[in-house]
Amino acid sequence: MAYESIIVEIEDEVALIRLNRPDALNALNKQLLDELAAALTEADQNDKVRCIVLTGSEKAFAAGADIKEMADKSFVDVFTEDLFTGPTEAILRVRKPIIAAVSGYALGGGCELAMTCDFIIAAENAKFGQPEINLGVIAGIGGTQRLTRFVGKAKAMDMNLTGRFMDAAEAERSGLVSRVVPTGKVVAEALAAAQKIAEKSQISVRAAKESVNRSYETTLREGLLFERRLFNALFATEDQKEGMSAFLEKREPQFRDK
Ligand code: CO8
Repeated sequence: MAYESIIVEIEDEVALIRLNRPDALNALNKQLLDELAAALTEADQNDKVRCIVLTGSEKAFAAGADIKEMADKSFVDVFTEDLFTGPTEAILRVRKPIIAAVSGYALGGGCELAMTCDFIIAAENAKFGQPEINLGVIAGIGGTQRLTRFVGKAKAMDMNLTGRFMDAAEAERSGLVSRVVPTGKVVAEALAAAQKIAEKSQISVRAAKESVNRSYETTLREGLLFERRLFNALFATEDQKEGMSAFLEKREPQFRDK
């Protein structure tokens, strides 16, 4: 499928999806979100892809939902269209890992989109925020929910009520991002991380992703049981035998996703 608002490249088993509306700081409009959902679904179904990296430009990962597109909508419009729900659900259905490589602004829906990915690697110039309060609304796709689980109530409340931005250092300190790298190196760092993931058994990669995500959906007791059962189940795979034999034989494992 040909895309206009995103660019997709596949190299070394990693799909790199770049948001590409430079004139609007990658503001998320319907076209971009529909294309993103389609590209992610395509990458998930493509056997040659083992990990996905989502990025924007050096100035902006995404400066939020497209305010020009939203401004004149009524309650009935946004309620009926269920704006953003379809694409968000499509992203959450992707079973391969998605790394967000964030440079510059990740605001509003941009911050929420990054949080929908499996983890975030930030450039030193990254700025995260939920400034919807300045527009007379609030976050609508996780900015009051996921952010609170990632950084805790105090910082989530501060960001959602004042609209202030969090820089990369604070985001790392607070647990929103996994690492911070020099601006300009963030995509390379994310691709290197994706490459490492691509080398693992895709069965255990999926199990790990499902299990970590489960911790956000359930109690500790249920989550631990879910994790233990997946751990047990992985002993039915050839890759478990290969991984452990390779360790004992002091060689690199050759995983076959079986
Ligand atoms: N929407 C549309 N256009 C945008 C957006 C946006 N979110 N952000 C920037 N742009 C456009 C600007 O209008 C401008 O275009 P033009 O040149 O045609 O006027 C161009 O991008 C460059 O922007 P600036 O000139 O403003 O660049 P600056 O470097 O001066 O400022 C900022 C950068 C600080 C990022 C500034 O652009 C800004 O504050 N942007 C808006 C940030 C924001 O409020 N984001 C939240 C949007 S609301 C949202 O995301 C809700 C999501 C949940 C929806 C759920 C529905 C169910």
